[in-house]
Amino acid sequence: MRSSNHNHETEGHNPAAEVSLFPELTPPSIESLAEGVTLLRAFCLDQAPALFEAVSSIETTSPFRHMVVPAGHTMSVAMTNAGELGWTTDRTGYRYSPIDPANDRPWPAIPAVLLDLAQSAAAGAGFPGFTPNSCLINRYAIGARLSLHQDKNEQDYGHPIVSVSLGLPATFLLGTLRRTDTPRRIRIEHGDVLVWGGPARLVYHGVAPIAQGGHPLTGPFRINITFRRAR
Ligand code: MD6
Ligand code: FE
Repeated sequence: MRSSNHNHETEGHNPAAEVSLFPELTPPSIESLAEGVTLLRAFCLDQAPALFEAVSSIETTSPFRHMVVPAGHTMSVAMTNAGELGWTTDRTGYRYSPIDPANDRPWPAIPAVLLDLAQSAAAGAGFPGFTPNSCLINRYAIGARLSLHQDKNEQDYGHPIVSVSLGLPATFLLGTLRRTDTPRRIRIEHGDVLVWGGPARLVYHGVAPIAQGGHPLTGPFRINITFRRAR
């Protein structure tokens, strides 16, 4: 079980810590993982059903799809977007686009419950006045992963990124500015929010393959929602 005075960064050392028997009793807490990276544990636990509902409404218009990266392979993570600008990739490159290439229509608007959460989390981590115009939704089935990358398709690195996780837990890989440094392994659970900015904005990071499991809200998936000011 979780308690705020344990170190959660050492992933996998205590099997009993894997599942909280009383998730509703998990206290919110604030942890600084690195300069500019703040983990707000259980920050959105109460709103999780409404957030998941908002994701479901987005995917009725802009469904999850597996995009192709410039190198040619298909991502194991399924993605969709909301907001003025959505992140996409295909053989020709990565970009932000106002149009969903799957249906040639604008991405759905960011639902208020998502926007409010992004703003309050950013403020809680020291970035007041965050006005995201891009919301990327990642859906991980069991075994899906995201290889080490930097987020550098945005125009202004002065804006933070707010990252919300729902459903199955993940091991987040938190690297440094050098790709070759061994990343730290951080366990991220349902309801956790990461706020990422300042000197950490360009550090390498990724997600290890999602372990087998099931979640009462999301079933066999992990959902990660990142909010950005893309330009
Ligand atoms: C994920 N997140 O957690 C993937 N990027 O599924 C990211 O790639 C990410 O969480 C930039 C800032 C925060 C993130
Ligand atoms: Fe990223």
